[in-house]
Amino acid sequence: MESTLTARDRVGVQDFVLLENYTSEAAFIENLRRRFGEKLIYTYIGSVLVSVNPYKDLEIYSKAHMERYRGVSFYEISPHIYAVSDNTYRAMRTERRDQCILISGESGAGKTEASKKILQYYATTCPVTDHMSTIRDRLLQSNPVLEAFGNAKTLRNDNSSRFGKYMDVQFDFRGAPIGGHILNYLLEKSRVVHQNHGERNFHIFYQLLEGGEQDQLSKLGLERNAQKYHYLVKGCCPRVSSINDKNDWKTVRKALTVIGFHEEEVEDLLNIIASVLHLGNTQFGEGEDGETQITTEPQLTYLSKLLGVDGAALREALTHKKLTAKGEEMISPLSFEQAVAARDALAKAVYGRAFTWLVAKINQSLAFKGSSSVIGLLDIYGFEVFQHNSFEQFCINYCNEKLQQLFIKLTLKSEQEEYEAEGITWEPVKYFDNKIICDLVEEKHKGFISILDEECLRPGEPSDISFLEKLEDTLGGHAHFVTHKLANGKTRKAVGREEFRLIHYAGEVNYTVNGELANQSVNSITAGSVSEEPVPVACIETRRLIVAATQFKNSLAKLIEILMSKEPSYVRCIKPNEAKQSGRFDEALVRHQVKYLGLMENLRVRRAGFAYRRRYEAFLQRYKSLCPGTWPNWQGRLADGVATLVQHLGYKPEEYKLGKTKIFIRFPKTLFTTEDALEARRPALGCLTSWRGYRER
Ligand code: AD9
Ligand code: MG
Repeated sequence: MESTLTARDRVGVQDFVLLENYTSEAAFIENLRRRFGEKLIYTYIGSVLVSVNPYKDLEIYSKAHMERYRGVSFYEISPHIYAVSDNTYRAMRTERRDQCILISGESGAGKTEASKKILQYYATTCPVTDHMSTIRDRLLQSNPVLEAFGNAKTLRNDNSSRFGKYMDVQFDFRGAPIGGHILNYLLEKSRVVHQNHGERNFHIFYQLLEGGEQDQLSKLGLERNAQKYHYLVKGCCPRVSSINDKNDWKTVRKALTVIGFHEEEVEDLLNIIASVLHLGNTQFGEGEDGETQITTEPQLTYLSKLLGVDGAALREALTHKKLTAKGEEMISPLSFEQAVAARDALAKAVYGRAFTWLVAKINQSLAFKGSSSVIGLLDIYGFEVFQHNSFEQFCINYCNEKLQQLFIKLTLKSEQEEYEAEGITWEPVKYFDNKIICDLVEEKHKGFISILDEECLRPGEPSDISFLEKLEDTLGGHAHFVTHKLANGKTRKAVGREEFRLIHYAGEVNYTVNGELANQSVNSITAGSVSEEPVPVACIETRRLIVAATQFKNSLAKLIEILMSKEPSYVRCIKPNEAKQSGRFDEALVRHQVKYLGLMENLRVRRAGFAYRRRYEAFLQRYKSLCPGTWPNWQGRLADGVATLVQHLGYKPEEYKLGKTKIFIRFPKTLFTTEDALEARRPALGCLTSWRGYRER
């Protein structure tokens, strides 16, 4: 049987636009599965790259591979992350337009690996002088440092990025990398004080304990044993077989030097890391009068030394809160639970500041002020749905909603522009516009974030339930917002009483409002050189979310603005199984991601009018041997040559259109028939070589 299968049957099509049945999700997944089985992890949807994580080294990223993709037309060679890298680079150079590559997918799908491969491609293939090699090395070395502080082992990925990252790579007029800039989003700070079973804190803590020199650890008051630190063992897995913390420490230490960190700055960073660990081991007990007090004096001593804060002030800040009533400041003691919460809030805030400072330092070292062209890389978490979804998931999913909106807008726009440029009539496309959901979240006065702001600013204690009621009042009846209340007065079981449900473009998600409003904000006391700003000290008060929600909305708006000003390319990453195993393709899991990544919608838009288009010269060059009138060389106008060729091949008028510089073919079948005819004439070429890519950009 196998021998009668054509290459197309065996390896599928390398561009989904060529699927006969392009609206069928089953056909889409079958195509992915076939290719994955043949170790072909990359497939296009037009110019969008879909990548399936192979969970093993496929040896397709060598220097020779990079060379193969240099300067080659996007569709002339099998799909690859290097093709996207190269094409983007050339578009930046020739069209002089800034570019960006948007990488999305769920945790463990391969986003970060993809972004590293792109960066490596530029570092290897772009021209570089001696002076510039410093910048190139810093660009590359920023990865291990940011991963040490921002990545952690989770159940879904041993090296999961717990922050969103957008990185601009700047190129000079020769096309050499000369600078860069990083924007970071939403570091998952809660991980500093708590990890779910089977997960770890950020890598850096374990790296320092495993790899740090003995006298260094002694200076920081640390023991070489992660088990001793409360913040490191919440998930019960300080060691991970796939991770070598000791070696990673060496890599990070070197990388910090390459990036240009001074010894004192490294020391400052380590002080912060150590102080977080000491905070985690700081315990509270009850004093004689029932007041909460710190029972671990050595920790307090180290903390005061490492943070450069007066011990008494620190003690006070961890056990008391400041209230302002009627213009007067009052100090009142914290309960045991409040003190624990204050301690954890301080640890999170200190770590968060250190991370921000780290990014700022890296940016300083990459800074370039002259004129440049830019390629931006966005590596940001995909749509997230858990058993319990909180504010964090809300932000992530809102972000994906915005990116989808951007994608639809820009894809349709570029399709439309191409049709217009070619003088071909544009036929409107039916698609789901998720603007309605973005508006639901961000509209002034009546959007979700406005309501959250208002509720937090209202005098009196904000409560979760009153917030939910307000949401119901304002958004009830919206097609994409649901609570447990049904219109007929009955209760909807699928949504809890402290939950609301948003119907996202990718699916439905229940979010809990429980505990969202009663969060901590922070006081500050001045200290520390890592942060120019004061080190924040926790104090139980509310109102953190106003800042968080609005800040996130604003930073997202800024990101969208940055992306809008550039020409986008897309990489959509898919995880083939939950077990992190090579060779396993779990269809149900993949189907879920195809849905959440909006890939069918994506394909529909791409296939709206014509499945395939190609420049006249390329089309003629490839198929001229099939027609006596065009073989061996066509002498006249290219358009006439193509017209002669397709007439000879028997194309029907509804099957194609001739534009100014390109032929547009409506159905893949037409093209397949032509390809088969070519194969029949040239059997010696073999299926795989002749069965190449199709559309040109
Ligand atoms: V998360 O949202 O940060 O949790 P990512 O970034 O999508 O996630 P990541 O790139 O970290 O996933 O990939 C997870 C693991 O899959 C990597 O550590 C590799 O072991 C593996 N991987 C991913 N892409 C490739 C690849 N192209 N080739 C081989 C890969 N292995
Ligand atoms: Mg990642």
